[in-house]
This record gives sequence, structure tokens and C-alpha cells, in this order.
Amino acid sequence: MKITDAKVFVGGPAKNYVTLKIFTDQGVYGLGDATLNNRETLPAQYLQDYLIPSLIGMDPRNSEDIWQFFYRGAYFRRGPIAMAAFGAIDMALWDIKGKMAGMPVYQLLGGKSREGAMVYAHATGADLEDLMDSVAAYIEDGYKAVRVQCGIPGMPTASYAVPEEKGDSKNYMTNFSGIRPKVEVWDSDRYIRYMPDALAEIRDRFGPELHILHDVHHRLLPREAAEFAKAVEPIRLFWLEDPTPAEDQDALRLIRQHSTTPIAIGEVFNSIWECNKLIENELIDYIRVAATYGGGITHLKRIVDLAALHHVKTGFHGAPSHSPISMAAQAHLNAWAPNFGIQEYLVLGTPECNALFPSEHRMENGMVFVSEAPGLGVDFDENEAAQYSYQPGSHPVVRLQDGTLWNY
Ligand code: KDG
Ligand code: MG
Repeated sequence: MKITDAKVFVGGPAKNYVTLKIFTDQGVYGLGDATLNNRETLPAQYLQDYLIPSLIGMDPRNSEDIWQFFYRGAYFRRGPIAMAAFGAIDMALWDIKGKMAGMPVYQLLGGKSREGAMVYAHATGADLEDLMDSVAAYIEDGYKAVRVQCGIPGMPTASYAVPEEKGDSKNYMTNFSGIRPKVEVWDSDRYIRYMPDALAEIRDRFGPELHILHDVHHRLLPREAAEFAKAVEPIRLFWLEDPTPAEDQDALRLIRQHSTTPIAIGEVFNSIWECNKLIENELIDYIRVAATYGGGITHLKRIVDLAALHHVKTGFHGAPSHSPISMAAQAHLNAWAPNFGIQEYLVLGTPECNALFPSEHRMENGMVFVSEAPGLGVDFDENEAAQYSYQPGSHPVVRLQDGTLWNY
């Protein structure tokens, strides 16, 4: 069996999805997602210029060897651009493997450990009351877990994942007004004084059963993060995400020494080498690496297996930046993983997205049920794709009030 061709598409409804389609001499094709939010053209170009020419002629069934070929062959290892490109190839090869076997990918991983996988949604509000409305709407829709973010009184601008206007909770993430980032202004002290009480009010309003998650988005120093994690302990969060940037991995020790609040980290990691020490030292509770820029199913499974040895559960990144293809890859891992925790989930559901990526993965009552179709169980409609093209966009940058550049 041979790979005969591969094509890359960039674009999508309100997103620049990077979709790889690998063709074979047996009529079977595979799909992969290389979307690297706000840097989308780079993995696309990497695939086109460096990887696809070598891929043609290879046997697609040898997904492990092909992964090693590109990873080791690059010499300059890792990095989100390369790992997103390798990840897309890897997903497409698992898709082909499943289609050839006539089995959904989760069967090739070891079968199902559960029927439905719990997901969490993003509730957000310009202020706390606005956020409460957003949480209530998700509970009404059947969600058992929500991530909560709200505007902080006196904060000079809206913060991470918070809308500027009340009632605009669906419109806070993608800024397609050009490549130059907009600037947010941040004040950690104001946040630390306000947010623990706000989280306590959310717990009081919605009761003990709701799983409440909160994302600090790398904004606190290690000591501040320890103070915050300790202050929110009585709220019994499901997790506190990215409390401090994890480049300094030892910093996580300080948080652990001061608090039992569960910690989730890893959405910016792209290999096992960024999280193996955090996992082995049991400094985190959930690992957030995504199938996309985490090198696909082959590499992410390695991380999940290591995590399982150390009581660390999965909580894969699933921001709207990932296409339904990598969400499908994660759905198969979620169905199998003995140490599944939760899945962030926002992608599927819009009619435009469903038309571009038809699939039978289904979301019901805050759970995702994996498709039984052979392979990844998601398709890509090239006719639909023809109406989309790359739209320049950017993440905001963050400054402190005196102008110092901070972490987005
Ligand atoms: O591209 C950046 C987003 O994916 C990120 O800001 C989302 O933090 C995020 C999350 O938890 O979904
Ligand atoms: Mg996050």
C-alpha cells in the first residue's frame, strides 16, 4: 500500500482550520488537523514544502516509523509548528488504518473504557452576573462541567476569554481584525483580590454537583499562584488551569506545597519532553496537551500512558481553534484512556462546521459519544471548503498598567 498524494487546505467558518488529506493507491484517504491557532499558515507550509514530498510513496500503515522519520529526520526537534504538521500526518494515518481495518480508531487503541466522555464548556461574562447567566444556560443544555471566566471590576480592559459587552458571551476569542495584536491590560493584584470570592459565589449559586473549572492563563507568578490556589481550596474546583507559566516547571512545586486544588497544565506543550517531569513528580493532576500540536495520536498516547502511571488524568485542550478532526482523534483517545479526566469541547455544533466536517460523533447531556464509523469518523467536504480561505488574525498581547509586557 502506498501514499499517492496529499493536499493541505487552510480556512473554515470563522477559523483558519489547517486540514490535511492523504490519498492512497487503494482509494482510502485519511484526514488530519494541523491548526496552530493564529500561526496557521506555518504548519501548512511545512507540510507542503518539507513533509508531503517525502510522504508520497511511503506505506501509510507504518504510522510509527513515519512519525519517527519526520521527528528524528527534522534534526531540530519539537516545536509547535513541526509537531502540528507531524500530528496531522499521524491522525490521517490512523484514519487510514481504521478504515482499512473496518474499525473505529478507539478499537485499535484497546477498545472502550467508557461510553460517554464528560466535556466542559466555556462560560464567560463581562461581569459576574453576566457569567452566572452563561453558566445557567450551559447547565440548562445538560453540561455537568463549565469553565468560568468573568470581567474583574476596575480592570482597565477585558481579560482573557471575557467579552467587552454584557450578553456577548459567544464572541470573545477570535480577533480577525488583522495580524497586529490588540492590547489587554492586566492587574494580578486586582484579580487575586476579586476572583476567589467570585468563584465562591458561583459555587453557592449552583451547588456542590457542578464541576467548576477556571483558567488563569499563565498570568500569576508562582508565589501568587500558590496564594490563589490556597484561597480557592474551599470552592473545590474541578481544576485550576495554567496558574503560572510552566516553562519553570519547578515553580509548580510551590503550588503543590500550599494547596490541594487540582492543577491542569499543558495546552502550550507540544511533546512529552515538556511534561514528563511534571508528571513523574506528580506536580499536576490533569495533562492538557492536544493531539494537534502534540504530534498526533501516536505521541499523545505516549503522554497518556506515562500520565496513567502517576495518577495524572487527561484533560485535552479543545479550544475552538481545533478542527473536528483533532477533536475526533481526542474522542477516540478519550473513549479508550484508562486515565480519562475531562475534555474541553467547543468545536462541533455550528451548521457551517458540521457541513464542512460531517461526522457522527455526538454530544448529549454534556458527554461526547464517539462515532462507530471506521477510522476517525469525520469527513471533510472539499466543495464546502472552496468558500473559505485564510483570514489574518491574532491573539491579544497583555501589558501591565505601567506598560510591562505580560503573559497572554
Ligand atoms: O490559541 C490560544 C487558545 O487556544 C487558548 O487561549 C485557549 O486557554 C485556552 C483554553 O483553555 O481553551
Ligand atoms: Mg487554557
